[in-house]
Amino acid sequence: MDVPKSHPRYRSLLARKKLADAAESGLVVLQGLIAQGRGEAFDYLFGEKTTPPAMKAERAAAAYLVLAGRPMISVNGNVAALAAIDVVKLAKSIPARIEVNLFYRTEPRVRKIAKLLKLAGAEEVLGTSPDARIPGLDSKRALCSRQGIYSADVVLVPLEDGDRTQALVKMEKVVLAVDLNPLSRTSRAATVTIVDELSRALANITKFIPAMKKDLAAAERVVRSFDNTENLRAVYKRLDARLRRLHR
Ligand code: PTJ
Repeated sequence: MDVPKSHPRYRSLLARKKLADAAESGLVVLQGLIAQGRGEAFDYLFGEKTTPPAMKAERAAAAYLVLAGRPMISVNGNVAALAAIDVVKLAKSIPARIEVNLFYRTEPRVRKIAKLLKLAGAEEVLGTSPDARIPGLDSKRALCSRQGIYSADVVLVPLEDGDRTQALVKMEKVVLAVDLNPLSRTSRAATVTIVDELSRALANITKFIPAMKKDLAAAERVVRSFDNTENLRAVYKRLDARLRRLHR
C-alpha cells in the first residue's frame, strides 16, 4: 500500500485495501464493502479501540470456547479477507473447527475462502460439501456441515446477519458474535455480543484462551457471571458518554 504506516488512518486504509483486493478477486462480495463501511462508522464512534465492555465480552467468549464440547468458528468472505491468520491462530489455540458459511453463497467463493484459510495454516476447513441445513432459513444461506456448525454447541460468528444468528440461537447453540453495530439484530440475539473490530476481537479472545484453559473452574465462573443484556447496556452507555463529550 502506498500509504506510510504513520498515517493516522493507516489501519483503516489497510483493511479497505484488503477488502477491495479480495472483492476484485471474487473472494469478498461487493456488499461486504458496505458492511465494512458500517462497521468502520461504529468503530469511529467507539474511538477505534477495545472498550471495557468489549474486553469483558471477549473474555466471556474465550471461556465459552474452552468449555465447549464442539466449538466452531464460522468464516465468511470479509472475515477471511481481513483476518484469515487470526482465525486460524484462535482455532488452534482452543482447539476449534473452522467452517466457511456464507450469506451470498457460491461454490467458487467457498472454495477460494477455504483455500485462503489453508494457506493461513488451517489443517481442516469444513463447509465445502454441506450436508445439513440450519432450520428456518431459506435458500443457500441455510447450508452447513453436519460435523461442523450443525452439531456445534458453541459457534463464533464474526460479522453475521441477524436471521442466521437468530436461527442458531433457536437451535439452542451458544452464539458468540463479533459486530461493531451494537444495535443490529445479531448483537441483540447473540449469547455473547462482542462490539469490537474483528482483528482486535480475535486477538483479544486468543489472548484469554491459555488462562481459561488453565483454570476451567474460573472459566465456568466467567460464563456464569456474564450477562449480555447488561454488557450491551454498558456499550450503549459508552457510546452515549462519548457523544456527550464531543458535544461539550
Ligand atoms: O461473505 P458473505 O457472503 O457471507 O457476506 C458477508 C457480509 C458481511 C457481506 C454479510 O454477512 C452481511 O451483509 O453482513 P451484514 O448484515 O452487513 O452484517 C455485518 C455486520 O458486521 C454489520 O453490523 C457491521 O457493522 C459489522 N462489521 C462490519 N465490518 C466489521 C464489523 N464488525 C467488526 N469488525 C469489522 N471489521
